[in-house]
Parts: sequence; structure tokens; C-alpha cells
Amino acid sequence: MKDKLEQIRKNAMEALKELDDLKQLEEFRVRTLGKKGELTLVLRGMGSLPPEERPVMGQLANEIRSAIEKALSEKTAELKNAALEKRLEAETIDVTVPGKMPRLGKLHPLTTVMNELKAVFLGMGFDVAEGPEVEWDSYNFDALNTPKNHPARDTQDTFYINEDILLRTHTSPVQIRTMLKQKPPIKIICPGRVYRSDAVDATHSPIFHQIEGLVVDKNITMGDLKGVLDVFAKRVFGPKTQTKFRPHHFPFTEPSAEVDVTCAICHGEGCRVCSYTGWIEILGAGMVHPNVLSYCNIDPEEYSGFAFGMGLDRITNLIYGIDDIRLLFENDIRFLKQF
Ligand code: 2U9
Repeated sequence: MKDKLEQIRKNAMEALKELDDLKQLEEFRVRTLGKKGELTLVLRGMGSLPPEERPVMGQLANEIRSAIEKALSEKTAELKNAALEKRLEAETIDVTVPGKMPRLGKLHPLTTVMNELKAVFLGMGFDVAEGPEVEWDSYNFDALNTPKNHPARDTQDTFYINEDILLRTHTSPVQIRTMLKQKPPIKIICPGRVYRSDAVDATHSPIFHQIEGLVVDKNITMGDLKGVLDVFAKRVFGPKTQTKFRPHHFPFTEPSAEVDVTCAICHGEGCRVCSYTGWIEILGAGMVHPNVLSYCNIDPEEYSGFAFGMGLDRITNLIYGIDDIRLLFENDIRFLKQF
């Protein structure tokens, strides 16, 4: 038995030298030291030895097992090290190679202008209110003093979901919703997307954007409206900008006005942008019609208010000198990159 054991040791040590991958090492371990391995098989034969030889053989077998285990773990470490070395070599990176510049996106010009206008009104103490784009016909028209068959509905034709529900033609229903659930004082702007059934051309799109504003409190006057819009115009178009109110008619305000600012391009001299008038129309405004306040359960004898509305797309085009509204919606990256 002693010879057998020594033979196992010799074979094992020689075999180990030849092995050069971790899988082979594991197979070797099972073959030599495992439950059905060579060493175990020899030890099973211990029973047939004379009793006095058993401890001696047992000790020798243990010694050989330890020796093989030691050699095996040394070889395993050696192979693992070699594998790591090889990987590190393969994965070396040249830190001097110039990096790839990540391509940064940027805000759409409409978003940039929307943010700027919001900031101007937030600076004057307005809150931002938002509401659904799919809206009740009654909030979009009836509440705004525009009952069924009113001629003003013609100029604001839109897309109907059914007889009572439509895509809003202005953000005004957001002001209605606010007045229905909140008592004055109210001082809000309502930015958002609106819809009209208009044919597409350089100045019309069935989808466009507005910012409207509403202030309702005791003793609100047309002077407050002029003050707010004058500050707004100076902040957006420059401190020398002047504003001019022209009488107009909207069903939801009385009196109503269209508001012009002096042309920021020619400063009033006259140029192509202002059609040689020196003035550019930027918004509509007026004092909230008593019928509108009453619809929202606000007593027009006690409270008054002003409202205004502007087309964000038109203002964006004015600020950036863009001459066709369609460019804002085509999302041609070569166009958008310029801003
Ligand atoms: C309530 C009462 C009154 C909002 C107003 C305008 C005048 C206006 C146009 C500007 C260009 C629409 O985008 S546009 O085509 N808007 O001229 N809007 S007053 O008046 C309101 C709103 C809400 C409760």
C-alpha cells in the first residue's frame, strides 16, 4: 500500500506540472482527491492491513493528501495570476486618446421663450396655473361670454371630441377653473398649448401656444393692466420699449384693446418687420367682462379684473427673427441647432 500511495503522490505531482487551465485543475482535484478519487480508493483498502500498519499508512496518506492539496492551491494561484496578467494586458487603454464629445441637446426656442416670459410674470407676483387641453365646450366658450351661435365661435373653430368636449382654443378655461374654485385675490398666468381648425400657412398653425394672464381683486383698473403690460414689454423687448393700446372687441373683456410695442428692430423708424409702421402687435387685453365674473360666482359689483392673452409662437418668432411659424413645428434639427 505504501508503494501505491507513493505512486499516487509521484503521478499527481507530475500531472500537476503539465496542467495549464483552471478547468483541468478542477478535474484533477476530483480525479485525485475527490470522494471517488485515487487516494480515497486506496484508503478504502486499509481494512485489509494488519492493525499495527493502519496508523502508519493513515498518517502517510494524510501527508500525501496535504502535499497534493498544497501543490494544487499553489498551481491554482499561479494560473489565476497568469489569467489576470493576460486580461490586464489585453485591456490596457490609451488614456491619451482624445475622448468622444457627448452631443448635448438644448431647449426648443419656444420653451426658452416660454421660460423667459414665465420668469417675467413670476417676478411681478403671478402664479402659474395649468389645465387640460381637452376641455368642456362650456368652459371654453359659454363661461367666456360666447354662447352657442355667437359669431366669435366662427373665428375660433376647433376640433370636437363630441358635442360638449373639444380641444381648447385658448387657455382661458384655466382661468375659469381657477375662479370657480378660488376666491379673489387671483393673480395667475396660464401658459399652454391650444388648438384651432386653421389651415397651415406662414402665420397659422392648428396647434400653437399662448400665455394668458388674469388678475381679479377689489379696485383693479385699466391702469393696473397698462402698468403690468408696460413692465412686461420693457423686460422682454428692452427698457426703451413703449406700449400702445388700440380699442378692440373681445366677448370676454370690456373694454378691450389690442396692444402694440415699438419695433425693437427699427425703434419706431419703420422697417420690414413692423411693415413700416414702427409698431408691432403683440397681445390682446381688457377688463374682465361682468358676465364672466358672474358665471364664476364672483360679484362684479364688488370685484373687477383684467386679463390679457398673447401668442407665444408669434413672440418667439419676433425675438429670434423667424419668419415662418411652420419652422417651429417641423423639428428640423438643422433649424433648431441655431438657437
Ligand atoms: C378670462 C377672461 C378674459 C384673455 C384675453 C386676449 C385678450 C387675446 C389672443 C392673443 C393672440 C389670442 O393667441 S392669440 O390668438 N388673445 O387677444 N386674450 S383678453 O381674456 C380672458 C381670459 C380669461 C376668465
